[in-house]
Amino acid sequence: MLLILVTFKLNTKYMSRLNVALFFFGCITIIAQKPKVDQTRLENRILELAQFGLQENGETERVAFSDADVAAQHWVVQKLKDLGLQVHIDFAGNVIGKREGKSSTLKSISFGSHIDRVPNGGNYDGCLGSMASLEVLEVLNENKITTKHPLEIIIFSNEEGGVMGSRAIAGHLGKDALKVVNSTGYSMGEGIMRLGGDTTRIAKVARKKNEIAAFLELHIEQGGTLENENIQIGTVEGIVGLKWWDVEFTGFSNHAGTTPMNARQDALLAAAKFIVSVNEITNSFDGAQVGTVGKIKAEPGAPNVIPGKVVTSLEIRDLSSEVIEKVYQAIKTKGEEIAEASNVQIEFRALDTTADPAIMTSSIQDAIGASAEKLGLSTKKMPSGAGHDAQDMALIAPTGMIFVPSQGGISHSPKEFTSAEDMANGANVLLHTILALDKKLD
Ligand code: HGY
Ligand code: MN
Ligand code: MN
Repeated sequence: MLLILVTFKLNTKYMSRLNVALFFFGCITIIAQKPKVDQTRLENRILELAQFGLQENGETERVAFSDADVAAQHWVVQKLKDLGLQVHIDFAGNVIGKREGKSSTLKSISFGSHIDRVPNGGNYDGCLGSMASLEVLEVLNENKITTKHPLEIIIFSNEEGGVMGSRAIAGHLGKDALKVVNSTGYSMGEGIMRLGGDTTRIAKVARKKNEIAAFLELHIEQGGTLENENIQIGTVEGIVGLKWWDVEFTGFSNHAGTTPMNARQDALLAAAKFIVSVNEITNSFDGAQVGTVGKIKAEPGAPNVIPGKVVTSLEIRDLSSEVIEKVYQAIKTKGEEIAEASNVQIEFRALDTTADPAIMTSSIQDAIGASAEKLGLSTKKMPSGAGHDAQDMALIAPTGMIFVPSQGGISHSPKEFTSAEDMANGANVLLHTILALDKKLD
């Protein structure tokens, strides 16, 4: 910088006014963009984290509570300790790391994401926000920056199985939620104990409203909007709500060779018709709601036995809780008609994993947009069709989310990909938004 200034002094008399203006603009831009994250270090951390649960056939297995999830959690704890943070695992299994601020009275600025994955998921969903949060702390350390506010990193537990850790922090993880079992075979209650939490004291994890000054989450978009429009940063305006049900069909298991076609109570046949109807009914309403059956289990599960029992999942999402309810009621009515016509019973059981729609705080959206602009990155406001821990944090703190492009709009798949440059862009926006909020908030 000194060299540039000397050069500038020597050449001033030969420079036009326009050049001078451009020169100053350049200097200001360079200064405004500092500090910056280390793109290679961030990418390497993502690749290191990706090793946890990687199978020989290339598939990934790091569903919450699995051995790989627990091992990855221990790895993150060590990384945060190496960065000099005070680290603990709370009673809900969340990893919490704290960095002191200059003020002992100000509330913390918190940020983070999750490291658990859907079965055979990708390397970026949740992992980017988690590793970028580590990178932000590392850059602050390197630049010897102490913020006024204390900083807090949160790596939330079991995001993919019902935003468990953030619901506990927001104070609405109900007792029924602890009974929900994921693909590892562990219930949330058992899983919390595996992660070093304690279900008997989980209520203590809940924070008071506005106990946190602001919460930020960086995440991959998981859709194709940013890539298609060639935009580097998305500022999330709102996050869809989502509800899950188990739908159980009870028929009668009987011999597949001797039971005539007109005398069957085939639970799987009824379930098949139901699955088609979920798609048709969800499509029949105007709007952007989505409805999915993503899981099915038929019993007893043999080629020569008529299935007597089937359980499917049902998930509905929308930015409005009323729309979710309206679509659900239509699906339920149709399901009951199908069951009656198929001579089977049907039961809908709502799971305690509901995430309500959430609007992101407008002042935080503005801070994200301004940081992106300062860094010279293109940006747009957009909704999130995926659920996130930020939506529960929004119940108790001013909250914002930063999106970066997902290649091909692919997510919840091993093909999920975000370039190192896009990841670094997002991490820089996270860093500069934290610094801007640190200046602005009291
Ligand atoms: O399912 C979701 O929307 C999120 O990725 N957990
Ligand atoms: Mn996900
Ligand atoms: Mn996620």
